[in-house]
Amino acid sequence: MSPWLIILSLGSAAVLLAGALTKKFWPAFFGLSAVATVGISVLAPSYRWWLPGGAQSPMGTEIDDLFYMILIITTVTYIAVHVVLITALIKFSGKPGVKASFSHGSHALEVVWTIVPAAILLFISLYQIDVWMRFRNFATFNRHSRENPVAEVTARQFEWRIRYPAPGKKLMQKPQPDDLYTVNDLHVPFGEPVVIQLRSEDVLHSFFLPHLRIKQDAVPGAIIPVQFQANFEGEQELVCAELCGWGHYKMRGQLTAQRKSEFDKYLRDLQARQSDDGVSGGRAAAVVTQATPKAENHP
Ligand SMILES: [Cu+2]
Repeated sequence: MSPWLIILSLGSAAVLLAGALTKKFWPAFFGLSAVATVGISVLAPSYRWWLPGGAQSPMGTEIDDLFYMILIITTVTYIAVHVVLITALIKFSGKPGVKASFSHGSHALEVVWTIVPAAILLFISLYQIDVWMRFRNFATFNRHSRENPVAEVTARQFEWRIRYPAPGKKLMQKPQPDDLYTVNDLHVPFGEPVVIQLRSEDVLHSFFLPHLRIKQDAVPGAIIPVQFQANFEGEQELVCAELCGWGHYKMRGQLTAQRKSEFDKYLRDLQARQSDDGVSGGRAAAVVTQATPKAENHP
């Protein structure tokens, strides 16, 4: 156990004991919990209990800004509620010979604490609507990427199946004989918006790129377009964020963002590998490749 954890535990126990001895246990308890919560949150990034680094997509940066704005509002509210609570606990706790005061409440105060939270919630919902629209509304996607999805990503227990169109061709909804396939390895060109078509073959999954702050449920029976832009060159995690069965933990893949020319080369290499019949050295022109071979019909 870390020495800091021991000091913190002993310090907390001392505060609670002092509170109990001076008949101020509950103010001490709530004060300690508020200080501990804020303290842990402040220390969290240095222990890597926070977001996985800065957002690596433009949408991710906007989502982070929304997250921090809401975090500031909730932190201020949380601290204010604790200050009021502790003050009330100290001021109005029972004392010998003092009659408790009784109040029917304050109409003005109730109006204030109804209107202020409602106004804050309305402000947040209006403030985030633009980001929400651009993330969810297909019509607002970049036109080129909308019309040329880079790949189809099919989630299934417990892997990500990727289907690319052959180089120079468009992704069709129905698999084509010359489509290219990989598993758990999604490649995209970086620095430009791309769209993937997300599907699920069995249960609910969730396509999650934590470093890009992109998360979208994969729903059986639905094809959901997801747009994102990788602002980095290299590899990042692709994980499933929905508890989808016993093997959920191993439903991990990777997103590789690369230069457009390298991405095109990747697809050509994939095509050569999939077209390799073992005789013509990978130069076979059109060999049918299918992700799931058709079951043979036995009489
Ligand atoms: Cu899953």
